[in-house]
Amino acid sequence: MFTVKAAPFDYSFPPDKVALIVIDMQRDFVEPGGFGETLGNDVSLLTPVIPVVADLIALFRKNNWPVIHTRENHAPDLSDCPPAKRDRGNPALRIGDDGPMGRILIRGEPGADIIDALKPLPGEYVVDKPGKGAFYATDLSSILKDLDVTHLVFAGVTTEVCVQTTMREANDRGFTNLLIADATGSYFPAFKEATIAMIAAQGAIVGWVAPLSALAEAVSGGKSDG
Ligand code: C5J
Repeated sequence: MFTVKAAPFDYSFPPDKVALIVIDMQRDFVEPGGFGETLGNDVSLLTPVIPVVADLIALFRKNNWPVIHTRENHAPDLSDCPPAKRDRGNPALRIGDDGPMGRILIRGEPGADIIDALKPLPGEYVVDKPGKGAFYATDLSSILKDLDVTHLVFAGVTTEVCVQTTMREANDRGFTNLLIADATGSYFPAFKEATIAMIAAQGAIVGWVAPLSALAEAVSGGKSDG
């Protein structure tokens, strides 16, 4: 077991039962002209997490632990996009509309792809998801069953939407979750802080939270208890 100094208390995981889930590090959320910006957000607020997510992915790759990337996107004919999602609010461009990075949030378009700095390697899993949660209408459950993992480490954007939703889905399915605090970001810093507090509250009701440095220290042997 490795033991990570985390909130609300130490998080222990068996190294042969852990996987990383990197949520929606897509151009549509992180770069100007995509879905995030059409909703009126300042996407530059997400930039600081990119190098931390890269280091976290590198840690998993170095240990040959599974890495799963997710992408929020929809079929070109929008058959998996409920009108209630597309019609919501008053964005500059709606899902499926033409934007500077292709059609907004549509599978196969440049904007829906993962940013260059975090490109999946061959052999890593990429889960396309029509919802905020990565378990809904995807094969994530069967991927995790095949991998025989029990512990999930989370990163990505945005903390209070797709990251939190997926962590709650995972928690209800019996996984033991750790969120890497500096590897997740929000357009609303206060929402990120509130989400972190909610996850760890009530004795880790959804999961644990730690910085990447704490995970790295545990893995390098500093906190390993065999
Ligand atoms: C949102 C996401 N915020 N990936 N998606 O719509 O969090």
